[in-house]
Amino acid sequence: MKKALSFLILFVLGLNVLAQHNSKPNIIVILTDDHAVQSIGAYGSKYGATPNLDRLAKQGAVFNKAFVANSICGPSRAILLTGKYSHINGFKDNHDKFDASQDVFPKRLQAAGFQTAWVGKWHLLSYPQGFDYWNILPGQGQYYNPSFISMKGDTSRVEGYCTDVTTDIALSWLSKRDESRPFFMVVGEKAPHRTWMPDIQDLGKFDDVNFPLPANFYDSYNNRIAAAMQDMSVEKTMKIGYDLKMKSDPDNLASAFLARMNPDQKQKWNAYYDRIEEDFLKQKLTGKALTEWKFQRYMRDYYSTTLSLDRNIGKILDFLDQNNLAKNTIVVYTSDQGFYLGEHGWFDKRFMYEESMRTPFIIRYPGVIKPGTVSNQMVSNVDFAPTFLEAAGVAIPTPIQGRSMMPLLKNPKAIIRSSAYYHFYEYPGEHSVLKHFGIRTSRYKLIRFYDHKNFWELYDLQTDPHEMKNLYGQQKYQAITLDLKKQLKQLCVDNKDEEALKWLE
Ligand code: SGN
Ligand code: CA
Repeated sequence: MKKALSFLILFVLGLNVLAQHNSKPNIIVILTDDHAVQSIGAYGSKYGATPNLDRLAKQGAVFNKAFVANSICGPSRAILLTGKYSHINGFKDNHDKFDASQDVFPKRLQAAGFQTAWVGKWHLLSYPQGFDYWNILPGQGQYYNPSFISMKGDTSRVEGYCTDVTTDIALSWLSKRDESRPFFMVVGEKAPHRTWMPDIQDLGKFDDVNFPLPANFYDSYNNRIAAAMQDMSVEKTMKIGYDLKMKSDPDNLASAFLARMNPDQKQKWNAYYDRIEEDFLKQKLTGKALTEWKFQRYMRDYYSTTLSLDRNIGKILDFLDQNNLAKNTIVVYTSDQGFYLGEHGWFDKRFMYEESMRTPFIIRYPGVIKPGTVSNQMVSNVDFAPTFLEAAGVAIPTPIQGRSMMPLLKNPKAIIRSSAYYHFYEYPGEHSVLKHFGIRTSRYKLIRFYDHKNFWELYDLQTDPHEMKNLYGQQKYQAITLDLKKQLKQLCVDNKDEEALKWLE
């Protein structure tokens, strides 16, 4: 009798746990690398590169003011995983090694019964923790026939194009999961990171498009010291061989990436780029004509690389539909940061200026988000961790610095933050962007460049959305500057950024 009773209790408890799990939503985060908001249809791009992302946006919400707190790969991922700023999670620039033993939120999801997985680009040097399954690209990964590091620590090459391979591995894990429990999965796509290598089937897809130069392509960086010091311009930094695949340039990628391709890929790749090169050499371009040719090639390769990305997002959405998972799965699309598509004459990211501080953020959350929602409220990538925890019904630990977006997801007009904090550290470093930190409010941006050179910048985003006029020091903006400095100081204090505090007078 006693035995039967305890069996019954266990059975009822089990049912209860199962019911709880079934009511918890699954979460998929598609995290791409360097995907510029400007190139996405849902954000106004006219080139039709993202039909599947646009479909996701129509079924959910598009956030126009989603920012990263440190616009570079590893740090952005560390912020997402911890809900803490770089100076607290310890991963300030791409050369750091992430301490994965810290309190990353997937560990809390695991404890709450979730199955967790991270597939694809990771780029945090240490191995993932808090994941039942992981299969990651070493470092930046390769576009063609990429190598993957398995949980056993061994590295093996997988035939195919990186975006396809990553998605297939992720979906294969999903197919084999324990269906009685909810899941959290990150699909970390390498694309469209430099050097923008499209899938073979997408080569030349944008060759008919003449991309207009951004209005500030020929920026003279007047009154902006850091912008003038950078090394990330299409004109000077972008390489004809390395970036744009012209083999006659002594500094070309040929040996590194062609060596990874199989004969069929190589033949088609060469056929495409050799034709472009033949035409390029005939033209003997110099000066502005050469810079603008580089810009067109950059845009064509970049957009072509995003085609596979979008196709694979479609694959994930179809998988959810076909497996009856769409209704109970939150799908988040975001990138580790934004990217310059010629604005200020640049490629790359790092700066606190809009194109790199902004990141795409599209979310579908059936039953919570009204389809077709567009939100202009501010969110930061430090807010992802608490949001996922709350959505999963897990308590948000107090050391988390971000804020849950749940109130905003339920009501697109709710305000969860009136400003976004930013701090970039990688100097000296590739692309020569000085260290800086600052605050972005709904109208203004105040930036403190520090250490190697010390100065301030102030922008009025309403009258100067392209951030061309540094207003710092102008009499008219004195009161605004003082107020922003006060707010910035408060953010540094609240977020315990001791290093930043030292540079505030
Ligand atoms: C590589 C790129 C850089 C890029 C960094 C960081 N050079 O080093 O252009 O800024 O990654 O990118 S490359 O020659 O290797 O392409 S990040 O997205 O990983 O942070
Ligand atoms: Ca990146």
